[in-house]
Amino acid sequence: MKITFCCTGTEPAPWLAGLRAALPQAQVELWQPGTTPADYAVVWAPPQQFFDEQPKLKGIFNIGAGVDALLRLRLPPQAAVVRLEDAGMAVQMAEYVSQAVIRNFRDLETYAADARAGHWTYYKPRQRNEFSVGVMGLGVLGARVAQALTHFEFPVNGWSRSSKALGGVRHFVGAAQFHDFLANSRVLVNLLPLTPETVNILNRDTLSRLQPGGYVINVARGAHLVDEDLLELIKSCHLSGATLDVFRTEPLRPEHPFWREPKITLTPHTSARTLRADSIAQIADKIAALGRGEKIAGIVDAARGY
Ligand code: NDP
Ligand code: OXD
Repeated sequence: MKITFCCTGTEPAPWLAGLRAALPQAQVELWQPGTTPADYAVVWAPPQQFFDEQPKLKGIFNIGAGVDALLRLRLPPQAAVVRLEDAGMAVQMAEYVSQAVIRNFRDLETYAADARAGHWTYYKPRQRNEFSVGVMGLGVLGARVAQALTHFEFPVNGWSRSSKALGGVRHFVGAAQFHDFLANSRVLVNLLPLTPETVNILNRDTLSRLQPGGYVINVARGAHLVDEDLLELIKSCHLSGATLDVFRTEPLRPEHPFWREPKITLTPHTSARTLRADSIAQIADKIAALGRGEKIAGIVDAARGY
């Protein structure tokens, strides 16, 4: 069995060593243009040329959860596209989103600014029961985030395409319940995949439906958010601010107004990092299972886009 590795922006040596150790019977190689076709590929943001030269792939393993960029390429039609499922990202996402919610709830940004200015000032505590958090997308990451937030006793709403039963989470399903979900939420956390249905979903109309003082936490993809609409709603004080980890263009350009908006907290696409050891173990287990003729989880439905 031959596995080819093509991950842009990733140091290949430790991945190749890890995959060889986990799958000793496989021939694991770094892709070079012109190399012989492989059975499986481990990829992140590969060029189109990579797939044009790999017509025999049975499986394409993406070293991330989101496959939006991959699905924009022409892929060998018989190859299953497999994404990472958790692989250590869910707990990171839960801690990142929880800190962003708590930072807003407890006015910690304001206290930090006061401390820098040498001011000892108290602010009135907010009412937890008036601080409902809505999580868009209740998949592997969204469900973990929603459950983490229930432990802090925030009212938590969740929205997804199909119905779910998550303890302590009020669930809203599909387009028909989307506006109700928004109207019942003050903080909005986005953990949707980027698909034709979800692109630009965080816009003037949807964000205006949040409760006054609303706050946006986007940790999914930059193209979910209409940047100008967010800025306008912050300027008009309908929204109290945002925490953004993902952007339409990454790295975020120096001239982008997000850098200069004090009510926006930015991080460089780091809310849930791919962890090499966990990811290699998951991918190797799945390749071994496919070799035994077993079914695996995490296969992307290309028609649905996730
Ligand atoms: P999943 O596929 O497990 O979950 C996706 C969820 O979104 C599901 O609950 C699904 O509903 C719901 N959904 C999809 N389309 C719609 C729609 N049109 N309307 C309502 N709900 C919808 O994905 P993950 O949780 O693993 O990852 C989510 C995203 O997080 C990734 O696609 C990626 O973009 C982003 N991400 C960002 C990272 C970062 O560092 N910033 C790191 C990792 C991921 P249903 O359950 O009914 O199918
Ligand atoms: C992912 C990401 O999709 O890191 O895994 O954004």
